[in-house]
Amino acid sequence: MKKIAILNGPNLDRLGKREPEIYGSATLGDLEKALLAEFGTRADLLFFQSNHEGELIDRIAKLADSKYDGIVINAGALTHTSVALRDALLGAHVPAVEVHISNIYKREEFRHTSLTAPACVAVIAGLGLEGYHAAIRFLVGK
Ligand code: CA2
Repeated sequence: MKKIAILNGPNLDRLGKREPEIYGSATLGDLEKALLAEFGTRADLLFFQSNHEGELIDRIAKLADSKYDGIVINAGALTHTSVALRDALLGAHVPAVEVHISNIYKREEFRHTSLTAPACVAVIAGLGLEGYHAAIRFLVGK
């Protein structure tokens, strides 16, 4: 079974609790349940959310050491700012798919740049939570 980690960054623990017009009304727990329902028998899924850049970086290094097969990452606002996260992804040598719930290109200009995207094999933006499903489907089939 492929080992896939789903990493969520700052404020994504607030999913479903604020700004439903942008991010929908499902919570992070709802998302995890839905992903387990679709992939639980076909992939070994690990879920991790942190509001702290360093914790995400430490986790990526651990995933690399544990020979994970894939990473799905929504780094939240760190997407647009974190060279350190980009370096962690580049150093991990684990195929990663970047997911954004919203279409970052339809939003403020500062969200149009992703520092982490060049360290990923693909980027999905604007499909809502379906983006996570699509990313895992891709990584499981790889
Ligand atoms: O669209 C996405 O998934 C984002 O990664 C979400 C980030 C944002 O900074 C990125 O530009 C795009 C924001 C995450 C905050 O999530 C919340 C969810 C619900 C309520 C409040 C915040």
